[in-house]
Amino acid sequence: MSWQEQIGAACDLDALESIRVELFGKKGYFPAQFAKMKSIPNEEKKAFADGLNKEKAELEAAFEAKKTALEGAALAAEIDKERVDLSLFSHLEPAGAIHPISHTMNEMIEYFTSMNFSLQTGPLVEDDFHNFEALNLPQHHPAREMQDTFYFKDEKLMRTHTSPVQIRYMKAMKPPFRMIAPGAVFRRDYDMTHTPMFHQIEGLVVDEAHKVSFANLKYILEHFLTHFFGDVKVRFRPSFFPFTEPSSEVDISCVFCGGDGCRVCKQTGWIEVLGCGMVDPNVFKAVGYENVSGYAFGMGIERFAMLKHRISDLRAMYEGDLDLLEQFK
Ligand code: 2NL
Repeated sequence: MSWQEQIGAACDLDALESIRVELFGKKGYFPAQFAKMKSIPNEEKKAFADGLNKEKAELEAAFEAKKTALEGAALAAEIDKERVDLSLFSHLEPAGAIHPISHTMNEMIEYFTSMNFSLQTGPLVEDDFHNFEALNLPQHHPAREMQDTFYFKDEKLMRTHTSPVQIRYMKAMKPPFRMIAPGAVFRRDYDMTHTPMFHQIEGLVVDEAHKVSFANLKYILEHFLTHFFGDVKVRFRPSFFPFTEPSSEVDISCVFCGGDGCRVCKQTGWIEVLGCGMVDPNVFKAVGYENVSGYAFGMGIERFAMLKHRISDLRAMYEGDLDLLEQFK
């Protein structure tokens, strides 16, 4: 086989490389041919060299052409090997779902932002002023006791409600405004119905004294509760909170028995869902507000999630129970 034929017949880059070594390598064909120059009579040297150079140029061109062709073929083979077979069945990862607490919180946020409340957040680690003092919780109030609050060594504490967000907001802003503060809160409690971390959403509306009334508060909460739970009755009972005066707790007709009386509502036909009231003047004093009036409310998100989705055990929420979570897809 001629050199041209050998190059043409090379079936891959390795074979071609062997031919290159045989032709152009130090001990190859061309160095050997050029070495013959020494023993060739002078008058024949030029013709010999010309012939050899021509042959070399032709073989180099043939070699480069073949190399390009083989590289192209190798690349095509590589691409072909990596091709994905779209007709094959694949193992599908199950899709995740929004946690019922997040889902419920989102739904509550959606309602209040649609009513022109702005969404506010704040630090989880708070100080005594923003979590207690400014909220008219006096020095020796039971809520401040060590057994209820997670305290750090340096006077800092984990917020026990989202109210400090409102205190910070009032100090930074001027009325009129309407805002909500959703988020995690922390209390030293752990039993059937309490977890050390849970979620709250609080709302606060402040305006000139004559512009905010208990009737406004009653309207928005009744509207929210029937929007959220559907066809339920709503009742306001007088109550007490240090940060509101007057204060009220709000019940809805039991979502389990429709108000007839059952184990969940302890035969009363009613379920308590939130607390509210007109902001206590001492709270306004603490943030430097004068001649204003406001209403505030607070509710537990876990409770709303459980009532809405008929989840009977609070702890199911925090156990990563897939049977529970699967239902929220
Ligand atoms: C409940 C009751 C409530 C508030 C929270 C509040 C905040 C400020 C001023 C006045 Cl800055 N009040 N928040 C008021 C009444 C009730 O929460 O049962 N929460 C789960």
